[in-house]
Amino acid sequence: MNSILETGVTDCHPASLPDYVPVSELRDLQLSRLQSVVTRAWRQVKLFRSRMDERGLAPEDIRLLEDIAKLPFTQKSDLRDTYPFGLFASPMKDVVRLHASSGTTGKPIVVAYTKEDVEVWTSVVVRCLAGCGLNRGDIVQVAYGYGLFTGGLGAHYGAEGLGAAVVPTSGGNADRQIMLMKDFGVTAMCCTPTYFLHLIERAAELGVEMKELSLRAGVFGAEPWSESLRQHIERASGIEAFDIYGLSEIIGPGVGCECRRHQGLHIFEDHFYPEIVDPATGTPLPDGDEGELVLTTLSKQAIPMIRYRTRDITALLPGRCDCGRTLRRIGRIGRRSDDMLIIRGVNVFPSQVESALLEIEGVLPHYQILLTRQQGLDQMEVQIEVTPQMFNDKIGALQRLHERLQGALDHVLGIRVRVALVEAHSLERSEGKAKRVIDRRTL
Ligand code: DLL
Repeated sequence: MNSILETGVTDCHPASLPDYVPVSELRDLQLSRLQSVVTRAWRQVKLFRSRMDERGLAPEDIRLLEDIAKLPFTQKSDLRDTYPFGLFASPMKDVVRLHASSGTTGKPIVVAYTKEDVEVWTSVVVRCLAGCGLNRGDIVQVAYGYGLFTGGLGAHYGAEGLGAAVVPTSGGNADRQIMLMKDFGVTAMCCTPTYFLHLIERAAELGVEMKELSLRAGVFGAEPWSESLRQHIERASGIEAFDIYGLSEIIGPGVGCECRRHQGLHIFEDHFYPEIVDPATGTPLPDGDEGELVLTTLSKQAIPMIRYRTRDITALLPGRCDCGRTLRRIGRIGRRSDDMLIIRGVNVFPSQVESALLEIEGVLPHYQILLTRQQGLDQMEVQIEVTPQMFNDKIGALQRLHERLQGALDHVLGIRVRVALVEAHSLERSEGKAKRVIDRRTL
């Protein structure tokens, strides 16, 4: 790990990076790490041990990597049910950090890190940023929230580990973010894609031309975003936009990230073992098939996660990336299995709405889905912001746009939805993860 922190890494080819290790070596390393993490969890975590016992399994039964499929799954409710510290495999004297992620209801889930865990976390975020072409000399503004959320501190340690200069703004106060970007000559921005969209808009209002700033890269994640949104961001700001993935339960940001080839997100497989399973049955699926991502932490000390059901839907991409990394890649995560809305019996994903909308000119990438129930029947309204020119234009243009949107949404969703065109800036902006769906159906 030291070699990564010390190399002064540039894009793609420093052979010292674990990103390029021969596949056979990587698989050997994964197996030995899997065996030790299973042993550790079996010894230290009651819940895991009891699940192994129920299956008549002992750590020695893991002889090959494929044996991972014998192991029991872990899911979010396990963290909730053992709140706050029930899945810890390290005593508190070895824990140096606690983070928590708020769920939609009740208690948050708690995650913990030993000093070694923080070092691993730093090293994977260093590798993410290096893969995005960042290096010493870059000035990285971190506008993910600092605090219990893993985004801010995760990106911060990684950028600092890379040797870049960090501007730790956290979320919020768009005007100040833009001022610092400009005055400090910030070269890379880390935040959610929707927050960056907001910064693009606000910069335009302030008369700041984003394309004239030193900013050249954005490392965006923590929420689903589409390829069309990437194109919109790149066109509007002149930067190269990268997708970074992670989740608190596994480590935070840095489980995987795109490199400059943008051919999927490389998973740091020496620390996180990926599988894709059928979300309904849990059966492992072959590379290329879409399903639920299941992750096993191979080196985590404080909370080893064995076969964690992420609920994120993606595929392991077959073949190698042109960049030469041997790390396998996942496709962009557009949706979660629990994101699915069932509207009048039809399955609808918010990501389908985003992709359909952004294909159409005159539409801004700000939308919200409002669900209501009228006389027992689900109603879905998609509120979409349109450019000010559209509202100023003759009414005919707005009507034509309305019809095109209605047609596009009916086509992708397969159900009739109500389309409401609203003025630019009328939908609420978020500083972190955007809230795309408002479900009033239970009221
Ligand atoms: O969002 C960690 C993170 C911070 C990732 C900053 C990237 C950048 P949680 O709050 O625990 O952790 O949320 C994890 O967010 O299971 C996905 O559903 C979603 N998510 C994260 N990154 C992406 C992405 C952080 N690039 C949950 N694309 C995950 C799509 C993402 N969804």
